[in-house]
Amino acid sequence: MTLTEKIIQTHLVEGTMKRGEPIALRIDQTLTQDATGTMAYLQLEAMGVTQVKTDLSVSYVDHNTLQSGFENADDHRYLQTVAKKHGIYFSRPGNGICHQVQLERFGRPGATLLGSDSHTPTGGGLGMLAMGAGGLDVACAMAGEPFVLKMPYITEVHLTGSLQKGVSSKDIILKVLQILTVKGGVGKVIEYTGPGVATLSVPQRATITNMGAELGATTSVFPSDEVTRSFLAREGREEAYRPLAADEDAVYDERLEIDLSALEPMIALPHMPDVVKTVREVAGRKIDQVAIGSCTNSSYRDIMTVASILSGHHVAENVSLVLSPGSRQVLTMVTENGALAKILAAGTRLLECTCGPCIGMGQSPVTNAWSLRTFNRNFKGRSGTLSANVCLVSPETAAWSAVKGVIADPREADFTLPEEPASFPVDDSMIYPPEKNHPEAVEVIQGPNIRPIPENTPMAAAIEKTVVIKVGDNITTDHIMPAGAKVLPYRSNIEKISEFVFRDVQPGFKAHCEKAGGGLIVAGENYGQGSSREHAALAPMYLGIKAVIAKSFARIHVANLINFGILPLTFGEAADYEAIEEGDTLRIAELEALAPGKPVPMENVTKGTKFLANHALSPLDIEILQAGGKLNYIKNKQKA
Ligand code: MIC
Ligand code: SF4
Repeated sequence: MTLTEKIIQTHLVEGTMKRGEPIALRIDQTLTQDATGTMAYLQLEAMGVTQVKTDLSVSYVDHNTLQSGFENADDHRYLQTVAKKHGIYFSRPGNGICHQVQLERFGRPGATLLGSDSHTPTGGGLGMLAMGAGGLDVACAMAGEPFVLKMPYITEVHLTGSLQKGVSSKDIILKVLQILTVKGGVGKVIEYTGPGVATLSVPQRATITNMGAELGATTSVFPSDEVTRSFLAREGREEAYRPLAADEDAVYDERLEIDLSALEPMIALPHMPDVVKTVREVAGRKIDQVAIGSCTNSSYRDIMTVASILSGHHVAENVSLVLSPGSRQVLTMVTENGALAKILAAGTRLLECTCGPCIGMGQSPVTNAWSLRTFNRNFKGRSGTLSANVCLVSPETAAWSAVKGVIADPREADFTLPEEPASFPVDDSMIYPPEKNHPEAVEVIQGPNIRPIPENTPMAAAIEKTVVIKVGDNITTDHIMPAGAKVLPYRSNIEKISEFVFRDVQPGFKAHCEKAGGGLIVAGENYGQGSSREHAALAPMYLGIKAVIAKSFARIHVANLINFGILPLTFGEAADYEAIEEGDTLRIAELEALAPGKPVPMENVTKGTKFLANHALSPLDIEILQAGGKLNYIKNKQKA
């Protein structure tokens, strides 16, 4: 068996491991972050759950930490109180980015983790089966429900050789992205094997599994070996260790091989993580900003390497260099050993241990900027500057380019790679355990910006609506529901945040939907890739969107659409997509007879044509859709 199959088998509640078929998995751990967490906990409360049923649930505050009004601060207080009451650990703002802290303090080889953030697969670096999902699915997991997904196909990435100096694990995942593209991982788990694995530390592995999200993969996973044991031991958690690997004769659905020794520094160019070239090919281009940090590249190794490269140099005059360390643990270490002083002496601007610029929470670059970031996403506009050109690179490339003022190959730099620390300074004083003795006495405090979740109506037997927007391939949830400092404070207020839907694609989208009395969305391949934010389904639902007809969907987004009662259909023929124009009225009929595998008859009323649409809905998905979403479905079940 593959490692993925082994973990799935020990958590399988329903189904068989037949690829593509629905399976239900027991979830051991959950995590949420503040930008998706408020919704998840409002949903948990709405389900009437008093204490979570998981082994461990943690609520982090790391995204919306710029408090330019009361909204974010109120969200933090709500999250802190709701966690205390319902059996959830709470990691305060300043303690670090959820994925980094979860890896350091809570991850366990062989366990399952469901997180309301698409980069939850970071835990795969420790040999966990760690998956991202919408907040509602995470709330259901906290309520003790198994997580339903399609049994993934399993891709083996066989690593041989070892990285040369100046090349890091970020370059490995950029290489995989170049080969597989942003939709190459949909429906798959990416499993790493081969002798190259042992040459990578846990944080280096986690950089790779983290950014496996950009492949659209369900998750990515590394074996748990001596390197894992040593990492856990140095975190004071050796008891969590267990060895895990695929069997010698494991059979994979697909195989890639990467020779680490032959790899060179790579870069993802604007505006997709799979537009990958070698740094050499684009070296010399002038840059305006360098941002180091994020859940992808914030480990001790990464920050120490940056310190060594910057040491004795100064950031170029044309560059603004910002650093947001991934966790307080890492920040403490580099503070105590003096590395931070070197980083600051070079002219770096230091930010909090949060997501920060990665989600456009400040540090938006100048107009038409070229910004080099050690992050995982470079979607257009995500930085907060629509005209910016964001590139994704390793910490080595970022630091050396900041010194040179242009994109530069770090193999030219003179630096030393850090030794692995003998132990990590463990300090969990910013993680609060839940109230054990009198949870019922804890008061949950909600601010005025936290609004009730809008309700949906059951699905009608036929839908006749206007196509309010037609978009192309690879539309991300950042296109659908932008983030950034101006929008994120409304994550707990759907009415308000719905004003920003498709902001940069079709300004005035909300008014358009109101005028049309709701509508339909038509899209190309891989619709909804990227973030797990359920707001990209919830806000369109609020605007009256009844169905999305696309060439294909990203896994988490299609689940979110179903959860909020928006019908996801796929085109049978590319020509059917071509034939539709924005403004056409489509009629989707026979919805009372919606059944697995049965095509849905469609009519383009404006053009007088007919065609069939497909779907991959399970019987449960259909029940949820017919109820008008999962919350209605749960309420109906509770009533029955
Ligand atoms: C992101 O990287 O886009 C986020 C912000 O972490 C999201 C979650 C969100 O939108 O709140 C994610 O990746 O799921
Ligand atoms: Fe935060 Fe960026 Fe990681 Fe998302 S990708 S969790 S915004 S650091």
